[in-house]
Amino acid sequence: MRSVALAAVAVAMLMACGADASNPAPDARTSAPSNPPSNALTPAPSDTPPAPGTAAPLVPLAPAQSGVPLRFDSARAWEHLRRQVAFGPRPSGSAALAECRRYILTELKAAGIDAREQAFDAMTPAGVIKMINVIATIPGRRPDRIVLATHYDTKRFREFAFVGASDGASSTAAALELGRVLRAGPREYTVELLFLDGEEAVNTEWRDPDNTYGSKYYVRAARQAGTLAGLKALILLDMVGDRNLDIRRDTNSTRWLTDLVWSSAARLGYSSTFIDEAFAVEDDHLPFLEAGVAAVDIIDLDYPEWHTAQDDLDHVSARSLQTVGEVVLDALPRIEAQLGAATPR
Ligand code: 1BN
Ligand code: ZN
Repeated sequence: MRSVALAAVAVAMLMACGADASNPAPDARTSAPSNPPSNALTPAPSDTPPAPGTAAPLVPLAPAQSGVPLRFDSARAWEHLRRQVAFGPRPSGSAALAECRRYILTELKAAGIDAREQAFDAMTPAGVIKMINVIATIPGRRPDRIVLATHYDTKRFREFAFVGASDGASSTAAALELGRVLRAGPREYTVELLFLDGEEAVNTEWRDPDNTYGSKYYVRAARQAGTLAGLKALILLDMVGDRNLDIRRDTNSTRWLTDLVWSSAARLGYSSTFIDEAFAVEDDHLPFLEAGVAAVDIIDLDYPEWHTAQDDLDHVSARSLQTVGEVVLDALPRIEAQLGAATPR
C-alpha cells in the first residue's frame, strides 16, 4: 500500500533511528577525495608527432585508448553539487532552476552527451507552472534503454532558504558524473540520463497529485510516443549526499533490481551503507512502476536535515557520492546481463 501515511511513518521511524556511526564519511571540504582523478590527460593524437620541444594540446583520453577504466571521480561530482547549491533555492519555475538547468545542459555537452529539454505545463495548487525535464542519451549497442534518473528541483519553502544539498543537488551531481564515465565506455544498453523537474510537492505536504510532476509527464509522453516498451529499467537516485550515508531497501521498488544493487554494494564492501533493512518510499519511481517498468529508488531518508535549512554543504560529502557512483557503475553491467538473459519480474 503506497500511502502518504506509510511514507510518513517510515520517515518518522528512520529519523528515530539516527545516523549510522559505523560509517564515518570523510568531509570533502577538509580532505581531498581519495580516488585518483580518472580523466588522465595525454597529448592529443595526430598524424605526425609534435616536434621535440613543442607542447601538444591536452585532451581527455578515452579508456579504450588508455586501457585504464574510467572511474567515478567524486571531486568532479562534488563540484557539480557545489555549483548547484550556489544557485540558491531552485523550486520549479524559478530563475535559479533555469540557471541550474543551463548548467546541467552545459556539463552534458562538455561530456559529449546529447540532451534535450522536455517542457510541459504542470497544474499545481499554485496554478500552472512551466516545468522542464532534461533527457540525455548515451547510445548503446541496443536501442533499449536503462534510465538513470534524479530530480533537480528543490522544495519551495517560504520560511527559509532551502538549497537541497542532498535533496536535489547530490543525485544530480552523481548523475552528471556517471554520465561522463558511461559516455567514455562502450555500452550494451542505451543509457538515458533523466533530470526531472517537479518532484517536490508545491504545497508543504506530499499529497497526491501534488508531487512527481516530471516523472508522471515523462511516462505519459513515452507511452504516447510508443517508447515506453523500450524502457527496460529505471535507477532513481535521490538524497545520496548525506555525510552519514545509510540507504535502506525501498519495498515499493522492484525486488530483483533492488537485490542486484544491494549485492553490488556488498561486493564493493559497502554493506554498512546499503543496509539490509526495509521501508517504503514514494518518489519519482512510482509512475514508472505503475507503467510496468522495473525500478529501484536509491535514497537515504535517514537524514535529520531533510527539508530543513540545514540541508547544506556542511551535511553532505564527496565520499557519499563516490560510494553511490561506484555501486551504480558496478550494478549497471549486471543489470544489462540480467535484462539480456531474461525479463525478470
Ligand atoms: C524525497 C525527497 N521525497 C521528497 N523529497 C519524497 C518523499 C516524500 C519521501 C515524503 C518520503 C516522504
Ligand atoms: Zn524533498
